[in-house]
This record gives sequence, C-alpha cells and structure tokens, in this order.
Amino acid sequence: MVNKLPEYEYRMPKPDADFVRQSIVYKLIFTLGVDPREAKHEDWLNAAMFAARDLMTESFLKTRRSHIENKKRMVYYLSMEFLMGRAFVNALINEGVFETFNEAFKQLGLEFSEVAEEEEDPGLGNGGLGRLAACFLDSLATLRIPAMGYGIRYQYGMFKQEIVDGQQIEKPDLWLEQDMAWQFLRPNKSYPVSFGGQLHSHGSIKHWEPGEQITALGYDEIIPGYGGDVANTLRLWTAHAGDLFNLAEFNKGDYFSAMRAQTSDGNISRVLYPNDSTDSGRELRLKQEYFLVSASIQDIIARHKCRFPNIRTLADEVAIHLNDTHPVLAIPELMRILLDEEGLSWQEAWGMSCKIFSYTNHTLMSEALETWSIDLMGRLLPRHLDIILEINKYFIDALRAIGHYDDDFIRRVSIIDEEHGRRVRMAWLAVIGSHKVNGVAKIHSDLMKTSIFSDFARIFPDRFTNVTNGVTPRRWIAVANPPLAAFLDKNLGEKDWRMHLDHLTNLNKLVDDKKVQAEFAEVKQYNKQRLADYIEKELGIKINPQALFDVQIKRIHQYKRQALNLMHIIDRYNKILENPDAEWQPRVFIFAGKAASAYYMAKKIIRAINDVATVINNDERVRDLIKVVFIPNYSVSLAEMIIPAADLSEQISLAGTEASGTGNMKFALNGTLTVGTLDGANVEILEHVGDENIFIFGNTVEEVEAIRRQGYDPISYMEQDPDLRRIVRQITTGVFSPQEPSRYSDVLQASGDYYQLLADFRSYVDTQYKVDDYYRQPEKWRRSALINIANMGYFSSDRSIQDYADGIWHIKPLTDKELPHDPHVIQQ
Ligand code: 26W
Repeated sequence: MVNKLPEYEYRMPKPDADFVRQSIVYKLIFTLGVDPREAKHEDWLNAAMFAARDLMTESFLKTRRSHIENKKRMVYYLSMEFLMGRAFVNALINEGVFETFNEAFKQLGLEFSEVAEEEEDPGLGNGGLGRLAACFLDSLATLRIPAMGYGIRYQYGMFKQEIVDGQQIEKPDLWLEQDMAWQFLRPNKSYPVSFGGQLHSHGSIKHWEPGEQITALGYDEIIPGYGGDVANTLRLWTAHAGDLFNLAEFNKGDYFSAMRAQTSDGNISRVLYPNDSTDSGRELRLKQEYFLVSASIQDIIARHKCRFPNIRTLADEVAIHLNDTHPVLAIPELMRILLDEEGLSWQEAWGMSCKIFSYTNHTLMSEALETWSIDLMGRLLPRHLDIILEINKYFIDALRAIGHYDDDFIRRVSIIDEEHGRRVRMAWLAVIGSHKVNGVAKIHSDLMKTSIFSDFARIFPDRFTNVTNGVTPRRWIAVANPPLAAFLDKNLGEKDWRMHLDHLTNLNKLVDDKKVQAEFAEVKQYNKQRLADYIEKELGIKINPQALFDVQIKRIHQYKRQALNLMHIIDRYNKILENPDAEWQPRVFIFAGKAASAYYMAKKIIRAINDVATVINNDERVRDLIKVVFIPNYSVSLAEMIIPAADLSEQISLAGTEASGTGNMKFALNGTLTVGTLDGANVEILEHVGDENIFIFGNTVEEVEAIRRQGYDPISYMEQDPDLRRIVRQITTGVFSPQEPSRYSDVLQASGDYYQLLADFRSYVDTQYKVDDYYRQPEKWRRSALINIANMGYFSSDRSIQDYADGIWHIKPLTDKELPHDPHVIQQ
C-alpha cells in the first residue's frame, strides 16, 4: 500500500543535475508552453529561472513564517531605487546550486553563459544610492535579519544609452517585456492611495476627503541570502494604467468620467526619474514618492496588526529606514494613520514615529536636496501638509521654549523655507522626524554636521552618526569574478570569505609569494582579455590586453570630474607627440556612465570623451600607446565585466563632494589600485590599504575650502602651467572637434571651474606618472593589488548592515532555532 502524504506536504527530489534538467524542461513545456525543439535561449533562461525559483521558494516561505511565529522585530527599508542587476546567477550562487545548473545546461547541450546573458538587467535605479540598496538587501538576507525592502516597480527603469555621433541618446528600457519568473504578483497585497481633495476641520479633528484614488499592487521579489537558509522579500508597488479614479465624479454617479480620469501625467509607476543629484521638482515625482510611502506604511501597519493586538506597540516591533529623503513622506503618512484612523494623541503618535524612523543622507550637494512648494504639496496632499506644519510648529515652539536660539537660527531650521517662495524642506523633516541620521562615510558624516546640518547638530548632538557604505562580496566577487573567487578559495583554503569578508586578511601573509602573485596576474589577465574581446566585438576597437587598463565608470557628473581624467589624456597625447621615443606605458582609458537627460554639461562631457577618443585612436603617431574607449549603456552587468578587468580605478571627485562612493570599494576588492582624492570612502580605503598601495593626489577638503574663501581663480593656474594652457586652448579652439571648432568654447566660462579641476591638474598628472612607474614593476604592482584585496574586509555591506542593525535599528537576526522545522516541502 502506498503511504499517503500529509495534506500540506510536497516531496521535493534532491536538486541534482538530473532533477534540475528535468525541472527546466518541465517548466519550458508546461509553464511557458514552448516546444523544447523550438526553444530559444531566452526561453531556456526563463524556464531555468522558474526552476531556480522553486528551489528558493521554500526558504522564502520559511523565513516569512519564522518572522511571524517568533514575533521578530522587523526593519523596513524604503527606497525609490533598487538597482538589483541580473538575478539568475546571483540566486544560483546564494542558493548553492550554481554547479548543478551548469551541469544541467551541459546535459541540455546549452552554453550556460550564453543563456544567462539573455537576462535583462532591471535598472530600477540611477546610481550609487540604488545599488547600495541592492547590496544591503543581499546582506540583510545573508545575515538573516528580519527585513523587507519596499520600492516601486517602474515599468521603465533607467533609460538605455546609445552613443550616436559621440552623443548620448536615451531610449526606453523595456525590461518588463521579458519575463515574470522572478516576481510573485500578490493580488491580495493591494492598497488604495489617495490624492488631492479637501481637508475639513471640526475643532481639532481633521477629515481628509481625497479627490482621487489609485490602487497600489504588490509584487514580491525573492531575495535569497547566501547559504540558502533565509530568503527575504523585496515588495515593489505598481499602479496599473486605468487605476486612477476620480472620486468626486464617481460620487456624482458619473462612472465613465471617473474611469477616464487617468489623464495628463499618466501612470504613476510608469518611469524612474533618471535624475541623479538634481531635484527636478516635478509633480509626478512627488506623487511617486507618496505612492511608495502610502502603500508601504499601510502594509507595515497591516502586517503589525496580523501579529500584535495593539497599534501602540508599533515602535517596539518595527524600524523604518528612509533611503535619502525621497520616502520621507512616510513620516506624515504614519502620523496621519495614527491620528486620523487609529485615534492616537499627537504626543503618542509623534513619540512612536520618532522611534520608528531613521534616515540616511547620501549627498551634501544643495541642488540634490529636495524641496516642494507648499502650493503643490497642499493641492496634492492637504492632510500631509497640515501635519508637516503641525510638526514644524511643535518643533519651533520647543526651540523657543529653550530660549537660546535667535530668530535667524529658527528661520534656518524651520521645515518651511520662507525665502524661496515657501517650500517644504524634506531633509529638515527627515532630521526632525528620525531618531538617527547617518552619513555614508566618515568624512561625509563629519561634513554633514558642519555643513548642511550644522544647526541641527547643535539641537540634536546625539542624533547624527556614521555608517560607512559597503558592497556585497557575493555579487562583486563570486558573481562578477569567478576566477578571483577560485583564487581566493584556493589560497585562503576556505570558502567562508563570502560571508566573513574579514577573512581576506589572511591573504596578507601571501602577498610576497611569487607564485600567488603570478596566479593573481593570470586572473587579472583573463578578465582583461574578456573585456578586450567585448570591446572589439561591440565597438570595433582593438585594444592591447597588456596595456594598463585605466577605468572611470560612474554617473557622468561635473563633481566626479571625468573632465579632469580627459585633461590628463590630452596632456599625455601631447607629450607622446613631443617625445615619441620616451618609454611610454601603454594605457587604455575606459569610460562608462549615463548623464541625466537634461544635464547639459554632463552630456557635453560624454561628447568630449568621444571626440578626444576619435582623434587619438585614429592618430597613427600614437602607436596604440593610448586608446580611449567609451562603453555605452553602463549598467550593473557591465560593471560586473569591467571592474574585474581594471588595473587602475579613477576616484577623482573634488574633495568634499562624493559622499562615499561604492565603486571605489568594488575595484579595490577586485585587485585594482585606486588613483583618488581624499574624498568619500577613499579616505577609509587609504587607512585600510596603507599609503604605499594607493595613489592619493589633490587638495584636501580644508584646502578646497580655503581656496573658495580666498576666491578661486582658475586662470592663475593656467598662467603657471604651460601644459594646462595648451590643453585648454586645444579644447576650446576645436582641436578635437574640427568639424565644429566652437563646440567646447564655452566650457570653462560656463562652469567657472566650480569643481577646481585646474587646481588639482598638476598634482593629478604627476601622480599618473608615478602610476606608470609603478606599473612597470609588475611584482610591486601585484603585491599592492593583493594588499588591496586582503584589506577590503571592512567594506563588506555585511559590516555596514551589522552597524545599522546594532546602532540604529536595534534588531536581531533569526537564530537557527527560530527557523521552522516543519517545512511543507520535504527534501528527499
Ligand atoms: C532628487 C533627485 C536625487 C536622486 C538621487 C537626488 C539625489 C540622489 C542620490 C542621493 C544620488 C546618489 O546616488 N548618491 C550616492 O549615494 C551613494 C550611496 O551612499 C554614495 O556612495 C555616493 O557617493 C553618492 O553620490
């Protein structure tokens, strides 16, 4: 007689290659309805993703259940951006089934890498802030911290960049056309989000009668932790076209006009704002921010109510983290629900709210600080504006009661800026409404307290803290650089560095070992060849894989100073032509990055890079001593290919402008030496690797400030430096744009050299010659590269997350005991 299975049990065969192969074929036929004989690579990928998802689903459901059953305190990470990159290979590695899938693909006669390449790269973020959120999700799951991410499922992510005639062209990113394998639609996770309408007061009781309403629908993405025990959730909200509903017209009985109301600005979750560091102040963006926040806070409260009887314990059970100010409306939204729907008093609600929220600042640049006009806020969110004004009133009353703050001070710290046409300062709201505010690198957190938040640091000295950023070694070594992972496994004699990156310090003992150095050189060479092949195939440019690969990949922005890099290239070009017989170190200069579509200067920089590349790459006298390559459409997957191949990492922002940087960490972790200023996390990288193993140049923050105080005079640097004069003359007179000589005639005047390129030029170029000398001593170079890797343990995002969990969220991981032992899915 056959044993009957308990009702809820599913017997999952052991996932060996044979089973995985069958599972892939099963998914292909029965889930996707594709005949294996006709299947294309993308069909196989889709089928394999469904097969892989099955393997993760058990830990995903187990994790959820253990959060509920053990009543774990949870942290919710709210972010307008999650730059996840491709999911498939990362999931296989974290789940421990990468080899098995490889074998299954072999059995199917498929080349694994070719199929994996088919995956679209979901670009739901702009740059550093979005990628940090993705690294953090990986670490939260790996550290088994009870956590959930909340974001927006944009229909169009970051635009695709094409380069036409040297210039950036933006094309829509249709990432959703591909597949749904990785996300579960949750039709029961839907919430109404309201806008507009009227605010009625009955004494102190407020009643908001919204004008329109849309529905936020949740999609859950599985975030597998490394090791396979725990998988967390990233919940992304979407608003379907047609969901905008005009309540007033509906109430008048006019069903058809109400349905038609999906008008002017269309669907709220349609598109990611491709803006990095400028607040564009558009109404749709404010709507998106509120859409994220309202759905998430409603969900958080619903989840709390599932587990606990009383809303008054909310602050004991949840922490909510604000990734920059973009989701800061979460504060008035929570207040609104606690006051208007739960009936709490202001004091109770505010006390809880401050305990619940914490906020990370990611930039000091004033143009990135979000403000919204009171008019717009009042029209779109009348009740929230009312609450913000109330928060401000309580805050200012309390300051006045203390007595020693003058009117000017109070004007400066007021949430309402009265000087630029009455605007709500979102960063002020974030600071006042959070119990902790952190910067993302030591220098940035210090500057935060002396610059933008100096007044608040006086009022709340204990509120400000630092958590230096980090990156996940799973994606940035294990996925991006398999040969380096194998090298580390072998030479460290363990695989645990993936979870305990500080184990890399053991490599310090081996940095003088010539055999180890040679093995590392082989890894680097392999990656350089791979990139060279890509560049030749995609761009038709042949580069020398023995040359020094000098790489600057990041958003194009004036403060990041891609133009300084370009000036060095031009100087080197001039010097080679002047002195062709000197011993020149061949270099390939590689750039990649997107410019915000409305950022004129950034687009001009891209064009200038491509113009200079055309002239130099085609000048036979250069004899391949310099090649300049701009790789289009920078993305997480491109970074995964470029970073392992780099010899030199350009981190050359003006001191005081780059909050942290995380690319700098990814490069060093992959054995790339940095040339950089004392800015952001470069300062801490220097502390960890030692000054012989990094090339630091340029003015310090103090020097930059002193120069500004005295009145910066770029012309004086040109007067002292004939090389610099020549470069500026060449650019502005059209040496690199002969078809249009005036193309760059305005660049110096237009910017006034705000980011002090000319002040740092000499120091930069001198340092670059030191780089050449060092590179010509391969043993020394490799030793330094290994020292860089060995001392990157601190820059694991696991360490950052541990810092947040201990110092800000006060949250504990799931223990072995807390993972449920009665799974429905029985592994056979
Ligand atoms: C309102 C538009 C807008 C959009 C994005 C303003 C500002 C932003 C971000 C703050 C820009 C950003 O990504 N900042 C980067 O955050 C990284 C993670 O902390 C840091 O490593 C980078 O230095 C910082 O530029």
